[in-house]
Amino acid sequence: MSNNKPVKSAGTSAEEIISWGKSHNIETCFDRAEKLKPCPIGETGACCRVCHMGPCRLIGKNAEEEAKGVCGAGVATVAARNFLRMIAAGTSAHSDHARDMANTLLEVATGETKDFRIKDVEKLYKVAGILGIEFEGRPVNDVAKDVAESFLQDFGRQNGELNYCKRAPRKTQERWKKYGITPRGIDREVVETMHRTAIGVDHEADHLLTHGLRTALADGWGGCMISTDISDILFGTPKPIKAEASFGIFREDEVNMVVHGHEPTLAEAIVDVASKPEMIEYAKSKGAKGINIGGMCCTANEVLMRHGIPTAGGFTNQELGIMTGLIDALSVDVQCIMPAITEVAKKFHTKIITTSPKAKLYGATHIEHDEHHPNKTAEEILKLACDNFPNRTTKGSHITKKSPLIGGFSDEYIEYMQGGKWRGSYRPLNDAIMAGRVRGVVGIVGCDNPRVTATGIHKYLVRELIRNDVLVLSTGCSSAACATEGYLTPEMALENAGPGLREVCEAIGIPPILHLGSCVDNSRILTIATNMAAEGGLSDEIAGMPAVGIAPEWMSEKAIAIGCYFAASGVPVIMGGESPVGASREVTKIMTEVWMERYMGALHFEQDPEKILDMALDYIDNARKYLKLRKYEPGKFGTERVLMDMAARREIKAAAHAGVGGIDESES
Ligand code: SF4
Ligand code: MSK
Repeated sequence: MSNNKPVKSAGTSAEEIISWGKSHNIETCFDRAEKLKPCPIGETGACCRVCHMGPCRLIGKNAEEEAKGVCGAGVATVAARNFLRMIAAGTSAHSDHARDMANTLLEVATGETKDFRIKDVEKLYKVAGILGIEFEGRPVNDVAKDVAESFLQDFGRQNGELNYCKRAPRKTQERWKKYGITPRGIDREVVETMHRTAIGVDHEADHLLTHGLRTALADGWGGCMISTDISDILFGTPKPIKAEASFGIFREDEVNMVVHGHEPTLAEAIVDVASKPEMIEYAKSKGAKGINIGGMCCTANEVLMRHGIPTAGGFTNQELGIMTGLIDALSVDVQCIMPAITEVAKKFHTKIITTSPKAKLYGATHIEHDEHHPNKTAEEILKLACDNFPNRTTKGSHITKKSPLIGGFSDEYIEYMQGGKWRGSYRPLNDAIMAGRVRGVVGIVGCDNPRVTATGIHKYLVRELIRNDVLVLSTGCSSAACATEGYLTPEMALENAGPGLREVCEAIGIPPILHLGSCVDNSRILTIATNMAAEGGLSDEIAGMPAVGIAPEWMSEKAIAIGCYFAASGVPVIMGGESPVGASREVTKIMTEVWMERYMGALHFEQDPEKILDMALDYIDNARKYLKLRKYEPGKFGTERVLMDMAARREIKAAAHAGVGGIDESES
């Protein structure tokens, strides 16, 4: 597959809207990406602007050896410092989200917020157990209060280590200790990154990058994991659920209300309030038949995973969604919201509503999320959407295509589906990998990007990986890219997966690409890898597993933080696009060779999708060799324990009904 852009988006409906926009003179990120080429100096990390003697551009034939900034900093220092600041920004984004979630949990526990309640008590107890908080015989809200306060300590902790470091395999923790990257407090690591990268502080690339990994681990095992767990506690741990994706999710005869951004809190209230009879009546009074909630980006993933709310797609679909002319109101919270959406909205009737005290947009209406009364805020937003319905015109690129999907694969459900509530384990997956039915596991995550044929590299890679018997775990806009193309269905396995993976998917009844949720839910992949290590038969730590992470179209600094926490946890990671440290061979070598020696993880940047695929398969095959597993050969499998087929599951269920344990189909 070539990375030359034949079309702007690999989504057929997206491409249709882009053409419609062109003929109506509406500019999008695709046009701007064409007009505005990246600065080659900044793109490769060679521009330093951390002090006002600069900016210093370290360029020239022998820049790495000779170029110096006014202070004397060389290319390696500058590239590493720039990279660290990306990690800090990404970590801050996920972790500030986590802080808000912890505060919401505290407010629910203390009764300050009454619109939410603890939905998943079992998950609360599981988390309390990990945190060492007594839960048996105590009121649920008391336990929740202790859990929230314990998480809040992770932000300001000055010494020791994050609560969740202990969730990692013991050997993984030992590696972190050996190389001094065990994170202490989330805020502390971020502040130290900003300090070290200021003018005149830390200048050795390896020393800088080591702290970068500590900061990234505070993101993965802190911010992201805390966000995921509190969302599950408050709103329910996901289990498989049907939904739909692409622009055809918008309805001509209903109020279309879209939630966009990353946080689940207000979106949950909007979903809840939209189903209330009085709100539906209100919509009807405006001439609509009802209210249709849709999502974009990761707020979409949050409500899709728990309620089956349909998604219009990922990052590059946000302007295009408005161009359908069918969105009556689009509420945004934080992260990945293009400021351009208000410009596009001006050409239609769509109201853009900002809701976070942290994020405003020129040209938007601000209705601030009242954290103590989320339903009141939701009602105000929904009424505004309903009031706007009569203003809809026929203008827009009306698309009817939508694809079915199955989402909702939490790590808890993945464990359950491999044996049921009482026998849930990772044994069948580990066995399938050992026998060569499943060659390995790849997490494909991160953004879609208008600098390439948007969503195209995601689609190419998932197709090729499952054809090669690789189980794909997906999150964020990668999931959205797959969803809009109809890839997140069990049928995908029948039609496209290699023989071994197909057999496994059929036996368990799952798609070959498992949608794990939003960007913060990449923490679920860490948990899955940890569970695989604990199960035995493969590696006894995350490092050395036949597993790879790929973010082929990343654009956000958050993706850099994610890539680094996977690398530090022992997973080789391949990111697409030009390397942001490409100006420095020294920094590149540290991230690929030195990190591989220390952590058995690495961070590569590779633009060619075919090379990304080859690298991923090579890593998997080398890990198989390292673990002394049988050589992967398509269609040839070794002996393994028997997978749970439907007959076996029925047998266990019958036993459960007879009172001897087994699957309870009503629970997950
Ligand atoms: Fe230039 Fe050094 Fe200042 Fe960076 S810190 S802008 S390299 S003088
Ligand atoms: S939304 S960070 S564009 S994945 Fe999580 Fe998508 Fe990337 Fe934002």
